[in-house]
Amino acid sequence: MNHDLQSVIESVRAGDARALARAISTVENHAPGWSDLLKALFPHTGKARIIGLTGAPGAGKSTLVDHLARLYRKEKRTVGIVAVDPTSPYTGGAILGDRIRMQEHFSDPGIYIRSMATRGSLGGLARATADVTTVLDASGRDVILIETVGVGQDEVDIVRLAYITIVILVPGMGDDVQTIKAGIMEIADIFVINKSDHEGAERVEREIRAMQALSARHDGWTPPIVKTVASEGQGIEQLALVIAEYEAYLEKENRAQKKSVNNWQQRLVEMLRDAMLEKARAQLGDGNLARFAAEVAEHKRDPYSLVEEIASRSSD
Ligand SMILES: Nc1nc2c(ncn2[C@@H]2O[C@H](COP(=O)(O)OP(=O)(O)OP(=O)(O)O)[C@@H](O)[C@H]2O)c(=O)[nH]1
Ligand SMILES: [Mg+2]
Repeated sequence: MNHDLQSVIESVRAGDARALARAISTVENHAPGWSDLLKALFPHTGKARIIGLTGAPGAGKSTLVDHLARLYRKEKRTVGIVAVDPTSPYTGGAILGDRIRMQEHFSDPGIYIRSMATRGSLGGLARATADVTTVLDASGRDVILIETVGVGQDEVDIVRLAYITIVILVPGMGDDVQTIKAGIMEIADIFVINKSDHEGAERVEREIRAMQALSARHDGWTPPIVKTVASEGQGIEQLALVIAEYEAYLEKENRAQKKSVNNWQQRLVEMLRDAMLEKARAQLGDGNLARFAAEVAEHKRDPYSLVEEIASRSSD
């Protein structure tokens, strides 16, 4: 390992906030050296508890994350927050209350907040989030909270990398459990019904229970349901408790290990796909894709042979 890289790794692991920010930017932007950095950091990862929180826009994710972060700080655990959402208060377009909360956090070196600015570029958001999380993990954060809006496949991919996934629902808003993407419901280890001060929290709870009665999880865990009023800090301790219970559950019978193997199986496929695609693109060169597309559109070429040809060329 060269001397510069060595010193970057040491600064990141020592918890230096500027080194951490720089390392994250390098990884996020695929700046020169990004993959060497990740290779060198990886051996130092695997200790952080990665908790993913997902839910509809405005469900109260940031407010919950904020309270959880405070609670963990009281327990003297260090926290990293990754907000994967352009509309998140953490991106700076914050309403006043959020901004004040953020400043409070910024004065505490035990909390590091990062929002993911880019969407869909450089191999996808899920991949970028995973890589940023790797850097945070290597920096020795005890807990990493990932906030993401639960709307699409990207989000499902993102929460998949979490050790614990929390799905946040709210009463009303027309989002009955049935209408929520099945994919999102299936990944929940814990359900939170936030805004329980609003009417209809019981109904959401009944709907989740009904759904759970229809399909049991393979691992036998029944995701608990926690009602919260995040804006008042209500239910946060209960949430932290069920998180700890699920952690304890995972520690038994090698479940954590199995979960990790499963996650890596998926992530390796994604990483391979990215790498292969990058290679094929390089092989193709600029402009050729448009030329090939035109040829296929005009039926001068069949796309099946073309793809086979490009794939075999780029595998050399
Ligand atoms: N009444 C009520 N309001 C809440 C509760 N939790 C959060 N809010 C408010 O709901 C609004 C949205 O909260 P956020 O925490 O920003 O929600 P979010 O899910 O992070 O939103 P996005 O990141 O934009 O998707 C804020 O005005 C909060 O103060 C709650 O339990 N009850
Ligand atoms: Mg938010």
